[in-house]
Amino acid sequence: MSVFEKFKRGLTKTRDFVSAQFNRLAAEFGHFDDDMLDELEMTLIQADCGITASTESIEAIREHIRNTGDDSQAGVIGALHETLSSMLTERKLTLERGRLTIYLMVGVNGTGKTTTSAKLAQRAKREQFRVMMAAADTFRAAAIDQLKVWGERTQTAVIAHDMGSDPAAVVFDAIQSAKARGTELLIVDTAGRLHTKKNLMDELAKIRRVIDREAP
Ligand SMILES: Nc1nc2c(ncn2[C@@H]2O[C@H](COP(=O)(O)OP(=O)(O)OP(=O)(O)O)[C@@H](O)[C@H]2O)c(=O)[nH]1
Ligand SMILES: [Mg+2]
Repeated sequence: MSVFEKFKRGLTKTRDFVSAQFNRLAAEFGHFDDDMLDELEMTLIQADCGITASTESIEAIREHIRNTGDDSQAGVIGALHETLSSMLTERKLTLERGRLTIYLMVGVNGTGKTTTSAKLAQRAKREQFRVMMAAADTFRAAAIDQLKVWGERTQTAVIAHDMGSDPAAVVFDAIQSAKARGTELLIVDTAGRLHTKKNLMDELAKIRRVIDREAP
């Protein structure tokens, strides 16, 4: 199976969900009004398009309708297609040669922090930056091993302590090591968390303080 086919298969559920909702909305009147566009916005958000991208897409559709008067199903699909495609342009990494930049990977459980850490490491290395990763998810032993495997695959050094240790201490060590080695990108992989868990948010604040103090 090609990479492209894998992506297509992975996105089948999302696509089916969005098109089912879209068709349900369009089937009611055959054209889109304000309330239906609000619903379409909710559908995009539920399909993980992200708040900003969803809001901007719907705004672009509203503008399309204002400008052309075309609120048909086909017109709305066309406008949505165009605005989403235009967002998918490749962005350059904002790194500076010879200077340490730190990416702190934060997010809800299972949203791809560790995988994205590896992708970013790979990409920065391809652009000839000196890269390191820090295993600041000390919550699960498997999380540390997972990052180490990505370290091997991408040939990136990984700073790790034992499971259960203080993630802020891992970050402290990683920054010292990054400075000593002239690292230009340090990617800090943290444990997944919900913003409602106070102790986990405090832990994150502590990591931030270490970064602000050691690598302002
Ligand atoms: N389809 C798809 N799957 C992904 C992507 N990124 C990560 N995954 C998968 O999603 C699952 C979770 O990814 P992780 O990178 O471990 O997520 P995480 O945020 O580090 O998870 P926690 O550390 O448990 O909070 C894994 O099975 C990944 O293979 C992506 O871009 N596309
Ligand atoms: Mg992870």
